[in-house]
Amino acid sequence: MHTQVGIIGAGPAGLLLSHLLHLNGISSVVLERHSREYVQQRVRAGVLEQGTVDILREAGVAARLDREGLRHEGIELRFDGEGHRVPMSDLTGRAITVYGQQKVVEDLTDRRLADGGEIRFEVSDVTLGDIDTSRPTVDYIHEGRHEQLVCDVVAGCDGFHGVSRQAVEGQGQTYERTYPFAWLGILAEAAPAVDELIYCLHERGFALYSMRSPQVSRLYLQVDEDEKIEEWPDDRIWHELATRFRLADTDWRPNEGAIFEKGITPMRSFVFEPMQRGRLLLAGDAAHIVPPTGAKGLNLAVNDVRLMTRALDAWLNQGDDTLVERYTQAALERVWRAQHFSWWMTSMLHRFPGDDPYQHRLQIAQLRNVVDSTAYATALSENYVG
Ligand code: FAS
Ligand code: PHB
Repeated sequence: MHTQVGIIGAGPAGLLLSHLLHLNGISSVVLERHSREYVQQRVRAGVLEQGTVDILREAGVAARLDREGLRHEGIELRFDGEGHRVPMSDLTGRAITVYGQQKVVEDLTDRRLADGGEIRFEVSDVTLGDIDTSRPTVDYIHEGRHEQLVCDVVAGCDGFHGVSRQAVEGQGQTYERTYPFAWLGILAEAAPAVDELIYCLHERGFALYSMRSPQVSRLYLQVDEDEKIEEWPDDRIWHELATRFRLADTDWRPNEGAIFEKGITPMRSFVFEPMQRGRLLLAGDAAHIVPPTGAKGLNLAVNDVRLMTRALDAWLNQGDDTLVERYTQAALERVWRAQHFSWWMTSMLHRFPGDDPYQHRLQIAQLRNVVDSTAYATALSENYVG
């Protein structure tokens, strides 16, 4: 079967790319190794930058987002038992929207299928052919049959553990940093006790108060990198959250409720350059990973796809390959700025094992600088809202 763009992966990057290509009259086939149900239930990102919301609206896939998304104009930084609001919209004129990644994936999947889009779920043995020819192929097994896609271009949107980056790993440069801790995340049937996100540094470690709806809270705790979820029964999680979010001279604590999802996410910074080779272009987590402290992962994937769509439209519809040639350079401008911001937020807001009291006081001083200085607060806000 021939298609103009063979897309590996039906996460946010692959699905949005398929939709935007369709709007530009470019055919694609999406290959996904998991089932539609599995992909749509994966709990991941929760914060959409203004630019991401704008792209989804312009693409006509933001109806539910506009109904259910929670627009936030600020965040709170909490440290030393005090809370300090960063008025991001006052400082930048832009805002974030809290809307779960699963809903983005579900909205995009529904729209692609309604438009007759080709998404092959539960494929296996996806194998890239020679990507240096003008007709790259992708072989795979689907419903027990061997199939082959013949493409003009292959888009690797298959995440950090996918096969597309592996096809070029030896011909590029990787940049990586791992962190000596992880995030334990929960979803709970509890009305958030806050209107905006709280990023908190306590001497015992980082905590984040987020949400998914007026009825569902999303909370995170910094834990050791080798922590086992079995060692975190619900009451221990709630006790630790209350300890870290403590506000001096109050008995303020998070609202508790039934925890219906919990998991531990490792923390990593990673970039693979270049994000393309021959007829293969990489987007999203297939090319880069950031620690979630800056809420950038999903938003970077969307920006890559925006750039890739413009490049493929110019090339496949007008025969101009200038933007395709520049894709890596254009994408990396945003990728490295987000890498730095995510590293900076992670370094400022987490206790590093073995760090000394001096290091912790430096972190507190940096946080105080951010909340006391309009320049620092504006810099944080500009990076956060995107
Ligand atoms: P994805 O990983 O979402 O999608 C890749 C798709 O490719 C998957 O569906 C996978 O099944 C498929 N695939 C992989 N190999 C394949 C193969 N060989 N054949 C076919 N299909 C294949 N970001 C934030 O901003 N905030 C967060 O709080 C946050 N939390 C996260 C928690 C976890 C556990 C993880 C793993 C990531 C988190 N992220 C977070 C980052 C996350 O949101 C990513 O940035 C986002 O999913 C990127 O989207 P994609 O690039 O589409 O990759
Ligand atoms: C989330 O709501 O899942 C979330 C919010 C902000 C982050 C990371 C995750 O920085």
